[in-house]
Amino acid sequence: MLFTTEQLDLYRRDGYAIITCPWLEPLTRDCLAAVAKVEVTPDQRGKDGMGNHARLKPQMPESYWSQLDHSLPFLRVILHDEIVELLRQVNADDDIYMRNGGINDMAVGHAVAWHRDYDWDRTEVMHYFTGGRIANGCLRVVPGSHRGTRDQWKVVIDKARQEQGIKGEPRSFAAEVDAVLPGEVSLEVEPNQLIVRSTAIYHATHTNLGPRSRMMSHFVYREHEADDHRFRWENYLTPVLLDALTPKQKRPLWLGREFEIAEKFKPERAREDGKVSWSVI
Ligand SMILES: O=C(O)CCC(=O)C(=O)O
Repeated sequence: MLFTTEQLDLYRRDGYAIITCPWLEPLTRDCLAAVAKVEVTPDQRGKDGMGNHARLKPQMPESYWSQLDHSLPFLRVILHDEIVELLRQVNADDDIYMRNGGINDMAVGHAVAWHRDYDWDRTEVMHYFTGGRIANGCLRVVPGSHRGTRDQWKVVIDKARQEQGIKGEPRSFAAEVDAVLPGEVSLEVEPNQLIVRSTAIYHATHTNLGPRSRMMSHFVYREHEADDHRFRWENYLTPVLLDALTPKQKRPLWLGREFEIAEKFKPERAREDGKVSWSVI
């Protein structure tokens, strides 16, 4: 699955694209079946320190990671041949590294406020596998906002907040609603569609009005020269899971290869290595 030149131009212009993937349907069913196997009630879950676990239990208190993020059903999407091919094209790099995935399990009543992930333009893929509609908290973006400085966009966002009576900066993954921005669009998607977007685009979500938490698996790859590597996957994926992957799927995991973990991820590694892992569900 490659972008045509026209699609690539549109992606670069708008900062996002939505792609429909027929091969996602059975894989999405497996993701949903995995959720049904492990989901818990809030009292069984404990504290949701990172704000991204409504039904999924963090593997450690205050950890970003649940049992599912890089479990087999999700890795089968993240490492799908078609995805890897597309991301090699977008990164213009044949040797990309799968930095991480992650599931945002957004509670009923919660929303995400306007933000940009990074100032640099890399690619993130988002799979709203429980469906993304305005009513359950789908993504909102401002097309083209991956360009321009943070200061420029701060002026636009502050003005809209002020005009709409929103005081300060709403918190993300909380029951706080952010302003409507000029030119914003809502990206409603089916579970067999993916949003491919720039990490620099301004994005937020609508409020999840329920009836259940809204789940989205998102993932990023990095070009091989980036100083932004997070996991040595052989330390986090069980042998049984690794056995279930094809050689092609394993290639972006850089198993057994020597490379530096980025400085910013070293505290996470020290805290979680040996305590967090993913397997077949
Ligand atoms: O959970 C969502 O829909 C939004 C996630 C988000 O804001 C992000 O990936 O930076």
